[in-house]
Amino acid sequence: MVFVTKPPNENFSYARTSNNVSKLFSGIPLVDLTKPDSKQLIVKACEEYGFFKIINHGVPTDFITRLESEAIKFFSMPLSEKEKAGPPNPLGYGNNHIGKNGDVGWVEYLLLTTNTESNSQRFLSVFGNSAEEFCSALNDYISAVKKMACEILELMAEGLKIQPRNVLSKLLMDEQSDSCFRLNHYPLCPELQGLSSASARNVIGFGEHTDPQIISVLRSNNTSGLQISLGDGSWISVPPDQNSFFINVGDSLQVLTNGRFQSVRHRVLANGLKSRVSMIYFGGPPLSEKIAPLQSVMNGEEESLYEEFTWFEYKKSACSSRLADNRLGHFERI
Ligand code: GA4
Repeated sequence: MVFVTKPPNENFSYARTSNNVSKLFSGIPLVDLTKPDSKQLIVKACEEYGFFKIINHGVPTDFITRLESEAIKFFSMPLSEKEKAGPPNPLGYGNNHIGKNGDVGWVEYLLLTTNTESNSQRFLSVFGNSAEEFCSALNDYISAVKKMACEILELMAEGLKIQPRNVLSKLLMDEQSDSCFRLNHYPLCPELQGLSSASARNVIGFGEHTDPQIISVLRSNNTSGLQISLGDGSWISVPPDQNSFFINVGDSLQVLTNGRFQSVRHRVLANGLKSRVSMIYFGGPPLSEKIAPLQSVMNGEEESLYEEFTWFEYKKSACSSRLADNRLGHFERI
């Protein structure tokens, strides 16, 4: 669906990337959750790309379309109304500015917790009586996607032959799990309108970064823009698919697997033809959790590549980082 809103900020000066070379890539690893080979395919994809696409995921289509239309309703509201849900410090409505350290992008967003009650408080002031519809769509979606994320983490543990099966998923299931959720709207970019993709200069929607958490589950509408880095400096464009989910390995999972799985560097470019709406669940551990390689993934004399740290310590240091920084660099053993 295309919907038009005014650019969130009329005085915005675009962030660009000089790297215009991106391969259109049809080889994104594909995992069918109902097939018996899914665990091996997940492990291979996490080792090679830190990224894969999930089909036959079991999340009801109705949950997805309901939340998407609630998101569109929200982003179509006048700026002054949306701002009632902001500023994002760290949770709430924001536009054009990402984090606290000067990153900008052609995007507006809602950053939320996965905790039902704090979200409903925030939306009462924005939606009044219809806050309930928004929150119920949000909660149904988050519960279903969290369940799928846990299933994927259990398949990972099986594929890695580590015990117990819930060694990773229990971190998301913990009542204290510090997971969060993001709705992003990338409005049509006026700067790119009427330009063919070959002549369009790259305008940054959301700058390159790796996700801090364990696992991220992304769903977007059928608008392109997402790119992943192959690590050799090249970027590949991920063909959009509104019926599937895309999974990112986060920094914490990279550490838990002692670097066997790679967190994937990714970014979103703005689009001059269609707006993009994405929703992302970031599955994180409790703040007090020690993030260190799982004993069962270590072979023989293998040593940890990282100094031990808690999720709280990682988050504290992430707060003062720029989006593109290598946040794990700080914890690497020399
Ligand atoms: C990237 C992944 C998630 O969107 C996010 C982002 C967070 C934010 O938007 O506030 C951060 C970014 C993300 C990593 C470094 C810091 C924090 C912006 C930023 C510059 C919600 C998250 O958890 O980390």
